[in-house]
Amino acid sequence: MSLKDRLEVWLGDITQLAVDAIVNAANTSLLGGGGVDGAIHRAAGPELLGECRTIGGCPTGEARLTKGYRLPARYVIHTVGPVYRGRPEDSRLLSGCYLNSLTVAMNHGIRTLAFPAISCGVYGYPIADASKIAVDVCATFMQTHDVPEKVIFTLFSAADFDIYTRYLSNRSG
Ligand code: AR6
Repeated sequence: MSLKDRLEVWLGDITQLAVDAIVNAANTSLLGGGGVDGAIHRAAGPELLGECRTIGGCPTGEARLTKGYRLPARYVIHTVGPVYRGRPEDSRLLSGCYLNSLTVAMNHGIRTLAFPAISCGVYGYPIADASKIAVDVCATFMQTHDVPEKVIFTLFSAADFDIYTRYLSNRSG
């Protein structure tokens, strides 16, 4: 499968995806919140919070794996994006979210992985900049690794979906 076929963009609710793992845009406590985090915890049920409590939090830029419980996805990879402040640090931390989530996925044999637009809601990261980081980090990783086989960028608005679609189709390679 070519790299282009391994990277997909989808418009919708990430909690509905029957993939091996979905990524959660969490906070450092891993104890739930609003946005996509709240939606994932609601759909997975209280057992997810129970497992998250045993983890003891997650630093910004890192990633932690749990089961998916009542979700159609088998696993959830929780990562913590940076709060956007326009510093070089922000892009390094956001790249870390994607790279560390991909590494956790690879280490657990996760073949299909769906990402939301990490940090692009409450945390205020501009979607145009964040989409380039998301796509570039995933494409670079997948060029040298067979697992995950497929990454699905899941966007929650038509405007965000268009930004990703345009960047992916104009990107060479
Ligand atoms: N499916 C897919 N994408 C979604 C969904 C959904 N069900 N719901 C929202 N989005 P955000 P952040 C999009 O705010 O910026 C939480 O309280 C949304 O439109 O969820 O990383 C955490 O606990 C946006 O594009 O995450 C943290 O405290 C993207 O998901 C904080 O928010 C991310 O928006 C993390 O903020």
